Amino acid sequence: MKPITTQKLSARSMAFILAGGRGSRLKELTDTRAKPAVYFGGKMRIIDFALSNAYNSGMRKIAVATQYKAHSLIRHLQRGWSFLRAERNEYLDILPASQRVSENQWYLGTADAVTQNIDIIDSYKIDYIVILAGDHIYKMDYEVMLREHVDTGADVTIGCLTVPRAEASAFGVLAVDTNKRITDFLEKPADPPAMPGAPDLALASMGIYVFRWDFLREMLIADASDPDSSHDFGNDLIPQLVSKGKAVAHLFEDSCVRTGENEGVYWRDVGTIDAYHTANIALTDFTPELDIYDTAWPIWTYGEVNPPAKFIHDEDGRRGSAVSSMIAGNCIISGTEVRESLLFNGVRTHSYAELFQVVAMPYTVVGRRARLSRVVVDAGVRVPPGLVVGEDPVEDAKWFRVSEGGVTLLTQPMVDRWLAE
Ligand code: ADQ
Ligand code: ADP
Repeated sequence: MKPITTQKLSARSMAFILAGGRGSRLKELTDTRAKPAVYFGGKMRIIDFALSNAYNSGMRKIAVATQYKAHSLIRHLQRGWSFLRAERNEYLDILPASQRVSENQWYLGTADAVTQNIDIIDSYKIDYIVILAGDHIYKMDYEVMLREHVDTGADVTIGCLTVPRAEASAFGVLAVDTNKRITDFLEKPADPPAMPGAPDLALASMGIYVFRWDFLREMLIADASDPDSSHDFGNDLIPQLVSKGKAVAHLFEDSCVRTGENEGVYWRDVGTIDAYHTANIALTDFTPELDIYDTAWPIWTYGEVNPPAKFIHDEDGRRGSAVSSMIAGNCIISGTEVRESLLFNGVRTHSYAELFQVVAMPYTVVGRRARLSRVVVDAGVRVPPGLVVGEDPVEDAKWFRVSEGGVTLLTQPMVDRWLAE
């Protein structure tokens, strides 16, 4: 008989974070880095949300499967998350594809990313596994979901949220009975079924799954030898379990962490330039829907130890100022007016420049008299003096990436092309 334990379920579980996908709708922002490594919120990277949720939920065994352009992601994990210590029975394992089972086999699908690491997971001696995506922004207590999984005796519990039906084709869409048992699952249906009594809404999978590890392990081994499988959770394992096993829906609103005054049931897939820009700029609101200053649920990240942000008058006496903005360390705002913007580490801006709704990634340099409005600037870009972006979308689109919603993305190669003309 197992000893009676008051231990939280999270302490008997691991988080397996899938961080291998490219996130191609972020265009050039993911040319050199995976989507989970994209900067977010003035200081963090996207993956810090899933990692912090796992940590804050009480989980101390975390694995991150990487594949696409993982260099800066791996560096970030090594710098920011290495405080998990094996001697305290805590693990953060980075699991790049094609390192273990065979030298040249990439992760075929999301399930294969787990299968290829079965021996590592076994070594953790865990009872439950929480499969997560590394590319969403939200605060969630996985302990609540684990508890529901155990209480319902499900084979799999799937984290779900309500989305507008018009957007549901990007998700796995579920139907549930009155006990939240999943009766139907369609991966990315062209015509998503509506929720009963709510024709404009659909119940979508968040791509978060809880399993008993011994159960999933067996399923993965069977899946690995199935020639018809694409070895993917959404395409293969989940539909199979919904038809043959007991799959239960866990509603995000039941475990969403809301401590800020104005916080809603906040979950964002910042997978497009527009969604990314909107979610970042929204953080500069007076009371944003997502509170990253919440000390009860801190979003941990790697932060350089660097000098404070500095705001200076230039030689002409022009004030360097920022209002409704978030300015990280080591920024120097000299004679520039900054409004409703987020400036990551080490951004330098010069006289007569104006920034409005700008997300400037680390070590951006903004030259004199540059005027940027509704712009995302990639890390390390040197914005040339006098460049005006955001006032004439047709002209901007000749050189830069202008999104459907009218946000302009600047990367160094784009700026170099502009300079060469
Ligand atoms: P998608 O998000 O489209 O749908 P997918 O592309 O498989 O699914 O990505 C899921 C996660 O796995 C992402 O974090 C991605 O980075 C990572 N990933 C993808 N391929 C990988 C690989 N080969 N190795 C390692 N990691 C990999 C899924 C579900 C839907 C659900 C949505 C919610 O299939 O049912 O609605 O997530 O966003
Ligand atoms: P990512 O590739 O995800 O943007 P990196 O850590 O490689 O992450 O940083 C990206 C860019 O940011 C670098 O190419 C460089 O231009 C700039 N950068 C990063 N750290 C510094 C630094 N300490 N000093 C100057 N520039 C930096």
